[in-house]
Amino acid sequence: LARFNWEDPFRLDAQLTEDERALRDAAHNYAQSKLQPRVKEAFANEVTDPEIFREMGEMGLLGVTVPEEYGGLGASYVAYGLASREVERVDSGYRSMMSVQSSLVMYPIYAYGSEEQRKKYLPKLASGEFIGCFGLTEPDAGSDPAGMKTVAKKTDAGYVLNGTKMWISNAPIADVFVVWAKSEAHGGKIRGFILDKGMKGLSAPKVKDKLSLRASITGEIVMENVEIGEDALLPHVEGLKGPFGCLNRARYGISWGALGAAEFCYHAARQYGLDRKQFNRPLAQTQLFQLKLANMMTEISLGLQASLQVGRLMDEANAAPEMVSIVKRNNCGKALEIARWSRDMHGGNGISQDFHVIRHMVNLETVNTYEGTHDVHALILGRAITGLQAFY
Ligand code: TGC
Ligand code: FAD
Repeated sequence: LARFNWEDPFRLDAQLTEDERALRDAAHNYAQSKLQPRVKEAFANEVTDPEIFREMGEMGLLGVTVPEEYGGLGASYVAYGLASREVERVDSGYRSMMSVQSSLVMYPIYAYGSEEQRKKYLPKLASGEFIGCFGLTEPDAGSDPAGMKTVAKKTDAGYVLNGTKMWISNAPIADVFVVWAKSEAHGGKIRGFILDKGMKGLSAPKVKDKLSLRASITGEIVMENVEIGEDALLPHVEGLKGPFGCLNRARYGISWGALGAAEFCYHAARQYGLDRKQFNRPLAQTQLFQLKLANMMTEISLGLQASLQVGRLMDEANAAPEMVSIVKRNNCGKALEIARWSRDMHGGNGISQDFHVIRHMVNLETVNTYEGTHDVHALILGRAITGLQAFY
């Protein structure tokens, strides 16, 4: 009989290249040795240590897919997914910090920026010397970013920006702000702009008292007559396909990351069930416990195979956005469900920070919502299936 491994049912490991395995193992060791020991305090006190960006930069975890000449690793999308999974095995907030920097800040500067912008920003973002954020969502424009109110007005020297972005990861500690605004000079089309910390009229107050993703700082971006030069405009993209092009990559990374969190919860529930006895037998020897473990293993292994396939297609530049919607939506939804089961299987201990599963559970509520909610991705897929638009 062929052997079976409950930790790797479909032998994902054997489907990876040597380089991909090496990056995964390095990310795993970093996350377990450097992130895991500080997550409890970071989450409890809602603090984000900016030093983590420097550490991630040193490990090559910022801009995994960005070419080496700009400071990235020039590695595959599969490698990026594997790194996301390892970081999120510790905390979704840490993966959030990494994926915003990589997919939502470095990618647009690389893909849509001028050569000067690439040289100015990418190496410092790759090393973690600069921290970046991505401003698309507004207080009144979340799922419908086309409804944004932020405007860029043309001036002799460049543009003046006015508007407010909401729920922006990394914003209060960011040096570099990739902001999307309707540009009057471009017929009201959405354009991307790069803003630098310290510009007059630019502020990024912290969103306080989140009960989810507390290890990752979130803020607003407030722009009051922020004057920028022509060189702040991302020249090579126009319209919503600009931000969506970045989101395709970030959502894909999240599809792996969420399963890293789910794997933590699955492994923790299994171990807890083996260790704890009730009614004179290990909890893991009961039918209901085993049913839940079987469901967890099934959903995680199916989800990982799907993300691997989407990653391979991304590496061939042949992945449709709808494929990304399938894995972002399903993997996040399943991960949240798995975290809730695991919390339950830990009984009273499940609500303690010491067992980590409730932290994953509340984090995954955010992961299920950001980058397109679970339901919005259903509507994207519904549109692809029927040809009918159900958003409005
Ligand atoms: P729609 O008419 O569908 O499209 C407008 C233009 O965009 C193009 N497009 C895409 N291009 C590339 N990739 C995609 N996935 C694309 N989807 C659409 C499309 O071809 C069109 O181009 P053109 O040239 O014809 O103008 O736009 P819509 O306004 O009807 O969109 C509807 C909807 C719901 C699909 C979309 O708005 C949506 O996805 N909403 C969700 C919003 C969202 O995901 N926000 C994320 C904010 S960032 C974030 O959450 C970061 S958290 C990160 C962290 O901390 O880890
Ligand atoms: P809404 O769009 O108001 O949705 C509310 C509910 O209505 C949801 O259940 C949704 O599914 C549902 N809904 C919406 N439209 C429809 C419809 N047509 N039909 C049926 N149901 C619908 N944004 C950024 O730009 N950059 C960031 O770095 C960033 N980081 C974030 C970090 C955190 C911690 C959080 C919580 C959010 C972050 N976001 C970021 C914002 C995130 O992308 C939005 O919260 C998300 O897109 C949903 O928008 P909303 O919160 O306005 O909810």
